[in-house]
Amino acid sequence: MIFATGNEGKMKEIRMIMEDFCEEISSMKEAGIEIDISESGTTYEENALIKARAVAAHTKELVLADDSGLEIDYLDREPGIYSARYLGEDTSYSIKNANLLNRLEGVPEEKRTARFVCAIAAVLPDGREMAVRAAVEGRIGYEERGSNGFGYDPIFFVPEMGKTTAELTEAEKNQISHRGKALRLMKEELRKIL
Ligand code: ITT
Repeated sequence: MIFATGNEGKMKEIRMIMEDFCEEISSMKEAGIEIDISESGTTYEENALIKARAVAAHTKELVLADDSGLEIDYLDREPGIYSARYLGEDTSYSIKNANLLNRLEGVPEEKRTARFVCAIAAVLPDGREMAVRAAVEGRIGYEERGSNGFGYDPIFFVPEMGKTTAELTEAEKNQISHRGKALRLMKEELRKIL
């Protein structure tokens, strides 16, 4: 199986979540497929399918892709599908996170609701396609907390756990995360047809 992502943080989580399904998962880079994919879709599912199709055109393996993002209700669900591109693709997450915390300054707890969303798409060697989506609900914190995970994890607080996703272990995050849930759904779908 090839996973059409260039994001190392995602890839680490994906390997752990998928270990009972597939022992060998290659990233695009490991599979020697180094292409630039323009994420021109308007939904997570569309973008995940665009990535999976682009890589599937170069291989006969099963290809999966992840498109995900952080939706902050108070900011009209920004940054959403533009999460990686927010303030520029190469801008550090300490700057992106600080910017979002600033934009929420003075906003009370109950209005800080947010979610991580993840769509996983699959393109099978015979051309069949599938996509699933899942989310995890939380709140935007008041400061960055924790150093695990990646991206917006330090500002995403999960009330049930009393921690940000950057304070959870990888296994704990995978249990509750958008990516963990979506990949488990995808495993169920694939098990039905493979
Ligand atoms: P690929 O397209 O190569 O997979 P990407 O990082 O560009 O990598 P996306 O377009 O799906 O991926 O953007 C997702 C962004 O959403 C990601 O870069 C983070 O900023 C954010 N994000 C998604 N899941 C996250 C998570 O579990 N923890 C923290 N931030 C997350």
